[in-house]
Amino acid sequence: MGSLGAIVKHPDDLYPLLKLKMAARHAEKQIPSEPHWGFCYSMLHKVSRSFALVIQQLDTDLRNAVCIFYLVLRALDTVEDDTSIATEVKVPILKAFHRHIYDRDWHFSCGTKEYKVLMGQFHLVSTAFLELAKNYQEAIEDITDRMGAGMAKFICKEVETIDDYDEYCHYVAGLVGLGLSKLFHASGKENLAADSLSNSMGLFLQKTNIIRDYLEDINEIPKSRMFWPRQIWSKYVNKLEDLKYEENSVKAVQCLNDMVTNALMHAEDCLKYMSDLRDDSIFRFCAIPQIMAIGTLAICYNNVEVFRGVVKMRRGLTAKVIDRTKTIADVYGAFFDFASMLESKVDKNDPNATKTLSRLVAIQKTCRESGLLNKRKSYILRKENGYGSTLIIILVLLFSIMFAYSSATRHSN
Ligand code: D9A
Repeated sequence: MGSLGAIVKHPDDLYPLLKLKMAARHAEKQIPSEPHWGFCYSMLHKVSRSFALVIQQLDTDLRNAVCIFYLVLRALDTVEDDTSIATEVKVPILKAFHRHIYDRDWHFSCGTKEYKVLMGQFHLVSTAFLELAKNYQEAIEDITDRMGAGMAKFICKEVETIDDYDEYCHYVAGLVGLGLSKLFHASGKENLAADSLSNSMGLFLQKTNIIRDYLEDINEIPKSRMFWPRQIWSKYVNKLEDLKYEENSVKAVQCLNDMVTNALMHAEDCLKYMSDLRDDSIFRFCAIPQIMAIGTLAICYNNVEVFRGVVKMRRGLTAKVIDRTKTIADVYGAFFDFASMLESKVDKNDPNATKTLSRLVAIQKTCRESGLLNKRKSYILRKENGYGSTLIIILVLLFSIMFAYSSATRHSN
């Protein structure tokens, strides 16, 4: 849908969208002038627009450490992902990557598009890394070491069991949670979180991505990437790719719902992790991706479109999440809303209906027991105010006319 169409349909997205646009502009103006830091932040903007915005919340020191951590992980990912590198070459690079980050002369060309630039200019990331405080460097090194070893282990191993799935997700995402918890602790702003809770923060995000990206991963050229565990999909089809064929729609959706139910298992750990955070900026940085994840699960659940194309939260809803996530009450509210939306989508005939419903009830119970519900605006369940919408549509039209007029006059000068 075109952006104007989306706004007419969801007029109250407009204000958060405009606010997000302004924030993005502001963030891009803030890119540091030293060449290595300038490179790192503009790279961050290129590889992940929304992450680059969310990271702006953090104080300079911690923000720099998180920025470098993110780019180091992306570089490691680029090596793992590049199917044109032979296994004998790839495995040693993954295993030694934690040493390469200290070496300004180390260099390895791979990846495509912006990732190729990241790899080509990796010495600039190393230079910035070497300027971080020692405790930040050590946290990043430790996680890079463990993640590289874990990725190497999975190069020749498929995700068969649910335990394999949890182990793989631990390496590529759970460790990110552990690493960030270490960085937060090193900044002096937070207590050190329990590893199992930090791990769940990563697993919840990663499993959501794996569910949402089914089609993109299976259609990957030259070779499909398969992250859905055989132990789950084999209950429904003979081959993972069979899920995308129309004749298997019923089985495919049941399998999808099984995967979503598995991911929901981590939601309560995530709520616990977030409720323990004390610093407002760290809190927002952690909470925004988590709300997006449960929102994404809610729109993917029971939705055959996951096997046909991209299912994503609309930009306006993302903007709303970024705008409205301020306190833990907002997080409980959002989790409660999305759990209710999921509950309303559960079909009694789904083979996992009972299990799914019991997970959802547990999430809702945790949110209710916080005693913080009903103190916020809802994202989805609120009836839109007719007058507000009409007023906003009129404003959009007015702004469009003014914008068109001002750019026309600017060009004629
Ligand atoms: C994160 Cl340093 C990620 N991953 C994310 C983004 O959030 C987590 C990668 C590197 C870092 C951080 C994240 C944020 C805050 C707290 C966290 C945390 O833990 C305490 O990680 C667990 O997805 C990637 C992994 C899931 C593999 C960890 C959020 C992000 N979102 C994408 C949106 C999308 O659709 O993928 O990157 C984006 O902004 O482009």
